[in-house]
Amino acid sequence: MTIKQVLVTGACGEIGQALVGELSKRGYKIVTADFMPLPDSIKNFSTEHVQGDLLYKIKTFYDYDFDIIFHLAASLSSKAEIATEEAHRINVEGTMQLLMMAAYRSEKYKKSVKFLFPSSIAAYGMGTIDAKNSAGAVKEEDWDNPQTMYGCNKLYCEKLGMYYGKFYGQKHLDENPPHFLDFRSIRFPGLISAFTMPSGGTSDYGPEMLHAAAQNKSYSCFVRPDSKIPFMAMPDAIKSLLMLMDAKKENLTRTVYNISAFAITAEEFRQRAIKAFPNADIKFEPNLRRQGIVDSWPQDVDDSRARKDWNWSPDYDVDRFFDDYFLPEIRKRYS
Ligand code: AKB
Repeated sequence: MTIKQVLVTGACGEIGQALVGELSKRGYKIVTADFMPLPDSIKNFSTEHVQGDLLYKIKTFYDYDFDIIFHLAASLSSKAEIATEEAHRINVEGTMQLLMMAAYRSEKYKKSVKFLFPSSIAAYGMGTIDAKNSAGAVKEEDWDNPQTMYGCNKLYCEKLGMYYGKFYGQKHLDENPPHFLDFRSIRFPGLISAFTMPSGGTSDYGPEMLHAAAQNKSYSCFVRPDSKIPFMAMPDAIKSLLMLMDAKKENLTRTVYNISAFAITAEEFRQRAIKAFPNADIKFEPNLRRQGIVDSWPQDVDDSRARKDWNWSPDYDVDRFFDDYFLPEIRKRYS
């Protein structure tokens, strides 16, 4: 059996670090890319690390025989709202270049490269707080009017992926249609890891609050107590990427899927933190700009398509997240 070759961009980010660890267990040959050097925790799992600006490194990748690409590199929502043009360059141009490379190789070597793309709940834009409060769990095709640069970038790249995967050059109309790349995407909720800290995102208040409480540090939460969005444990996020990667193409009825695990408010995070760490000192000091971003995201998402098409279900609901994953791991980490 030939060993599969995988590219992971954004390998130093939170998803990247957790994913590279899991991929290595499958014996894949892993090429990593990031503008940072690889952290020690995953150094041994990468056969080669390409360090630098992805847009300048793309040419290098045309020579590799990748079976699967996980394109995780991105500028997240809060950062992207401050450096908008730079975010567009990273999020859109970087993705487009990588899609073009994967499309070229799929066609030339008649082997569909699998392209896994993490999209986000930021692809939604709820319009008003009343709409957010009354919408319930939203479906993939609803409320697709993002109100952030990051959300616009993600939604557009979902469409680009669909285009390169199905219609590129309208060659699907030919008598001998080419091999297209195999694009698959998940709209992730806020993710929480016990091992790494997020940066640049807006769902960061959840993990920041919990990590601060576990270290006896005071924390000012940048959104209102009633702010509610969906969250997920990092192991479930990794599980979902691997499940979608493994899913049979004929079972997939769409290219972009919601997934969900639990949806709680910032106040519920505070209550859970205080229960676990009674000295936790958490106050609320909403930042208007970041509050606006969270207010534009749905309270919850409907993941019935993922459940039906590729059997998705999370291992961690809110109780299991705290009791079986986050608290035991975080206590070991900071004890
Ligand atoms: C962010 O907050 O920007 C990300 C996301 C929800 O995509 N964590």
